[in-house]
Amino acid sequence: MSKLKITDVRVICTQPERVRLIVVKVLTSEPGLYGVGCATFTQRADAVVTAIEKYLRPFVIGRDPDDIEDIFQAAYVSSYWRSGPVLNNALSGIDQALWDIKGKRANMPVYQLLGGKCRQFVPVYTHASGRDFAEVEENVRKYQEQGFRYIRCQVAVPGMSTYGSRPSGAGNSQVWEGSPYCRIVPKLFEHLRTRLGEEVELLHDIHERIPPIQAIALAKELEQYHLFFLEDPFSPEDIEYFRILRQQTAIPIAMGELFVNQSEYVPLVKDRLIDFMRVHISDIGGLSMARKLAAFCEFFGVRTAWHGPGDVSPVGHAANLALDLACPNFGIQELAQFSDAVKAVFPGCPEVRDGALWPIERPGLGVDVDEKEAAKFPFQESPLNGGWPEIRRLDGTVVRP
Ligand code: GCO
Ligand code: MG
Repeated sequence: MSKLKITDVRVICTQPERVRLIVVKVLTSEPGLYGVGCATFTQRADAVVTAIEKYLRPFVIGRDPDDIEDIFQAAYVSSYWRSGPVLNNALSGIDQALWDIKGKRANMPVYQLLGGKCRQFVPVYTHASGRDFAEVEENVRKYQEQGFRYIRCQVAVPGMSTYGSRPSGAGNSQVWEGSPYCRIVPKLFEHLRTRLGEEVELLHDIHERIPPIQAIALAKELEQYHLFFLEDPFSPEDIEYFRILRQQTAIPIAMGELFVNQSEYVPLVKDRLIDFMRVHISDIGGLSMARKLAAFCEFFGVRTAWHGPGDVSPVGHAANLALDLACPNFGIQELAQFSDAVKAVFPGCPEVRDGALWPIERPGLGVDVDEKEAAKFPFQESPLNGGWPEIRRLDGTVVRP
């Protein structure tokens, strides 16, 4: 019998909802045996497609799909200049698909290949936002009724483009000032704790939009509201500030969705400067990199909280879930709610029940992509071709996301 080989790589682009999704399908010489992987980088989707079709596809055809680590290592350095979100996402598409294939060959879910379950289910957090405190509270209560115990809360700053909530009131939707936001957020959590009590776990994402020293002051003010975590207080360019923040407050810190390179995340873990590692798995190169990162974090008491917004495909969410089940240092999982259109494109899409994800007991990642359904939702035209919108201060200065 001839050896198993990779025979083709297909890139599937689809936009069943607001965001562009990219999924890779790796085909093999065994009829019917293929794997799927997430390569979603919604803001630069076409660049990822090119990286896969023009470079990785010819690079992997003819190789043995069982050699996941070897293929990863070889592909990673084949560009000489490496890393970065485009190349890492392209690589992740291949890498996750190879794990899917291995699981199918072993007739086991991927979490079994990673060591097996160390928990029965995976608690997730969902997003409650609102134009004002009352609306945020109402949304939190709605999610609590559905069984969620971890809820991220974001409130609009009147007249400004606030991350995580629709604009409230009049004003230029592209304008942002940090000071009004810093005044409003502690009041939001005061409101929520007074009305909802201490039991519910609350989270918040600063989204790197304020100067570092303002983020430190905000973190100190928020400590009294016992957040499960405070996310992205600094931009990746400002990570040295974690040393200063750490000496001043014990608020739990989550960081990492923008990281693409181990030289960014290793120092934060080894010096115990964060509590939750939040990388976007496809942005660091896929499951092979993420499982090593999770193990490294375990040795330093850092828990995982893999990035799980709408711009991770259900295939990527299944990869998150496999690690969530198998890693002892799991912290929490972020989860976007999947619409019916998304579920139709991705049969086997992870399901949320009682505020948690449950093991997918099918071989491999357990999620497929229906190419016919996917084709019904081609990428939509948009002025920035999916790019992140510009946010500016009143005087016109560009603000980080
Ligand atoms: C989060 C994130 C996302 C990002 C988005 C960028 O914590 O969920 O900050 O909402 O903004 O993934 O495309
Ligand atoms: Mg975030």
